[in-house]
Amino acid sequence: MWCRHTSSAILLILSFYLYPASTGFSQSATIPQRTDTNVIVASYNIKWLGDQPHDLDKLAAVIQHFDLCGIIEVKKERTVAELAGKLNQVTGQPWGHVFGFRTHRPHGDYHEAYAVVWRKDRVELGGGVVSNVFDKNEIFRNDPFVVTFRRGGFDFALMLVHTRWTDDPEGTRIKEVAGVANQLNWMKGFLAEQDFIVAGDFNYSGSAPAMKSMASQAGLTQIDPNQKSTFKSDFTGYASPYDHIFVPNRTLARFQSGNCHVMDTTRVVYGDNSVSNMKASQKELSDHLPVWAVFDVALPDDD
Ligand SMILES: [Ca+2]
Ligand SMILES: [Ca+2]
Repeated sequence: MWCRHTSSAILLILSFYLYPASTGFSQSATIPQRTDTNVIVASYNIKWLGDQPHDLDKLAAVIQHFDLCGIIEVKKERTVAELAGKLNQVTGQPWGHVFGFRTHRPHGDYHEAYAVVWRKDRVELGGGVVSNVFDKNEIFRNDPFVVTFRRGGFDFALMLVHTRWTDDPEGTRIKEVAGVANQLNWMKGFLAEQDFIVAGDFNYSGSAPAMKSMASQAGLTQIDPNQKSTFKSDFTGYASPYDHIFVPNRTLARFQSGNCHVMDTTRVVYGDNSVSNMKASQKELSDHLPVWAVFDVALPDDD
């Protein structure tokens, strides 16, 4: 009995590693491991949270693996509190939540907000900025949301980004990406906190010239391996590498190299990437996959 269980477990583990090579899926079903000296930070575009028939239990089954998860495309803020409640139930630990003001085009009706949920026994709100950015020149449709957190010796400002998909007379995606660098450089000029984790749905591959330029202008490094994070329309796989995590050099020193991936939520929650599971995954979870990264918190704080 013991042997049979052990062999099944080994086969299951092997299948996680072998499956991507044999099917063309490159997303990881690896679950990040908590330790006393790390923190797991994620960003997740949950399509129209509160306005779509999501399965909050299944979303909690995904987010429970992170210590802190930025949420993009919140339509109803009360659903964020509900989700935190589900996370309490699933993990037996208390979860906190915050959200920013609703964002929109100056002449449009569509709105969304950013939010963050976090496991309170692992992470706490830090002293510092908690705000949408001051979008003085009306560059952003969804003004990025910045929240300061702390765990152990690591305090940092999480900056969540969601660029517009469609350009319009009021602005363009390419200017928004350039705007991220400008905002970051501006904030670094007066904030005491100098550790930033810039994460979100950029609607660009990390290799796009606009993204390379943003990284170079703001001294950022892309730490995710540019894995695809959206669904193909025929559900036979994933489509575009749009969700990323960037950090400046000083924060890069805390990044546990290799520990940043897009999570294949379909495999984690439903078991495999069959077309029917991919359809269920897009409907009940999201049309994006979350991206996560692990940072060291043992080094002493220096800002
Ligand atoms: Ca704006
Ligand atoms: Ca810091």
